[in-house]
Amino acid sequence: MPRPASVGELTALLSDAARSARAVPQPSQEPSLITAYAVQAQMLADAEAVGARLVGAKLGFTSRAKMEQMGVDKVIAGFLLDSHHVPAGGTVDRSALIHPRVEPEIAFRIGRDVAPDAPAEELLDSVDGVAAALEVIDSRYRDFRFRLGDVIADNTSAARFAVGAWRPVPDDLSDLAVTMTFEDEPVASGSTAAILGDPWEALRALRSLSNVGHLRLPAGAIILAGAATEAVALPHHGVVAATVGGIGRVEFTVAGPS
Ligand code: OOG
Ligand code: MG
Repeated sequence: MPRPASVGELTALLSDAARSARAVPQPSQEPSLITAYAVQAQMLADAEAVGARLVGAKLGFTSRAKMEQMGVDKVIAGFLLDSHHVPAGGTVDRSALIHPRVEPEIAFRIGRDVAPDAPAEELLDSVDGVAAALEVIDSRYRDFRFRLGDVIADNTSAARFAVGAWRPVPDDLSDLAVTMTFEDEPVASGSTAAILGDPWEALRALRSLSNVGHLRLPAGAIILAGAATEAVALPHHGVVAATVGGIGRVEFTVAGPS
């Protein structure tokens, strides 16, 4: 058996891949979940050491559509940095990415600091806004293929995200229509019901994960609940938009040569 890659080796491999926008092969052995989340914590610490700011957390594989598309069966979480954030109506530069895909999401905003060990109810209570969101994912692995430990180590493929205007929390989020369009043509549609039955469950799921102490949630933090539909290859040019019924809309424009 080959020796499993260390936290340091995986951090270097994946950070270089992201920086150079060049895909890398999967490690020969799947990292354990403990190692994989430790890689995230190391990447986050490295980013913060050079001035990046943690702005939130994201859930992955909270819908069956995503689990089946990617062949995994567990909810995962990663971190969001200020450098991942694209202002609503802004531009995504495709040339900095490897093989980006985009998915429509719903975002929660945390109104006050929530301690990592606070109970789920406190996290749910702290939410002071919701918004339509778009997430661009960009696996650093060749052909977008990975096992669960690989994708966690790769910060759950996090690359870019945009959120629309924040709305007060509606009574019911459990069955809102979700649509994504490219240049006004629908490319994916579904319901928030696909997100663990109700997007609030994504917050409970975040609380149920182990080894995620690095995912701090200061006041103002954003949490992406995970895609309601399959991800779609990011187009090379044009306007991408997501609409969540009763919540709103968000869009960005894609630019870049490849
Ligand atoms: C991992 C990220 C999954 C989601 O919303 O389910 C995710 C991937 O599919 O590469 O962000
Ligand atoms: Mg996502």
